[in-house]
Amino acid sequence: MAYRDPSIPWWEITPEHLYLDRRRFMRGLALVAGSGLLAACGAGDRAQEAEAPAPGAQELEVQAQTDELGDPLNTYREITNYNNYYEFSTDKQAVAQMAREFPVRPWTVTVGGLVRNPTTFDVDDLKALFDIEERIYRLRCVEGWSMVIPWNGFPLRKLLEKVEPLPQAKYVRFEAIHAPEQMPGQRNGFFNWPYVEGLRLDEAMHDLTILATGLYGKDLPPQNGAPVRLVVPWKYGFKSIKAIVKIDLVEIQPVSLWMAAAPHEYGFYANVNPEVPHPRWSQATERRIGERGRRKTLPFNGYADQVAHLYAGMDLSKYF
Ligand SMILES: Nc1nc2c(c(=O)[nH]1)N[C@H]1C(S)=C(S)[C@@H](COP(=O)(O)O)O[C@H]1N2
Ligand SMILES: [Mo]
Repeated sequence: MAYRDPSIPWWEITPEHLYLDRRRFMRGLALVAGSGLLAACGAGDRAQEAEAPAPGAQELEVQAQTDELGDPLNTYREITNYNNYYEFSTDKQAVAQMAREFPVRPWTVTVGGLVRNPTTFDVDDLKALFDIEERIYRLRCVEGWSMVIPWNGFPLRKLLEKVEPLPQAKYVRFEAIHAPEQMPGQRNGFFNWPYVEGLRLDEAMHDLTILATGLYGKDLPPQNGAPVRLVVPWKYGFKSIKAIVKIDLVEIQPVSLWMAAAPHEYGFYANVNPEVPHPRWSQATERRIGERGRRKTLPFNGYADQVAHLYAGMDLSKYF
């Protein structure tokens, strides 16, 4: 029996959806019983053996040692070995190994819908089009853990301006890759694959909202959403969709994968909010990976001064 850190709450050990609807979930599992997903979930120890490529110090361009609040960056190893990525597995420590061979080239991102210039970009062209910035952001998972991650990427706004949203566009819909052959979790019928997320257009245009293509000065590894993923630091981590292939400007609020799975638990907005508990647990505190004990969760994950105005007049317990 593996040693279990007593400070880790049950919801970090139990996949976040397992209690949603056990019957539906078990039906989903039954579909994949022969496919290798269950076996992979049992082999938790492999994740420990799966060394993240240790980045040589000279490869890193990361200057900052802390976020703007003074908290240290999580290590490359922590960031790349504890991942939520349900297309592969619900076992956070198995994802890195399972995603290792996932092909991330060639890769295109199609930007369309209510825009003047619908365009399909090769991901390498996309990286060359915009200055790649470093952004040190806290990532707060709805399950109650967090990390500080040095991302590399560019503001989503720059891409949206390039395709020119039409006046009717009110929301942005993001779609991740659908590749059940390479992604064993997608052979689980519980979820409506592919993974879909959405933002209001003003949230998408906010300077904090980035498309990330790297972390710690290196290309994103597959487990962190290579080759390109969204990062919205004031929202729960599930909004930050990985492995994006399609971005559409739309008029109607998109239905995310999590809203379809459990609308009363995972809303469209998903702003980090210590005062609004998840139906099954408090959101008042979180565990920073690498730390003992728990720390207080900050409103909007510590970005309130930059984003609270977006929600002026909204009842944030209703628009959760
Ligand atoms: N496509 C896709 N994107 C996803 C997820 C996922 O399962 N599939 N999980 C989300 C959740 S719940 C979290 S907390 C973050 C984790 O990002 P990280 O592994 O880079 O820390 O990715 C988000 N993006
Ligand atoms: Mo999450």
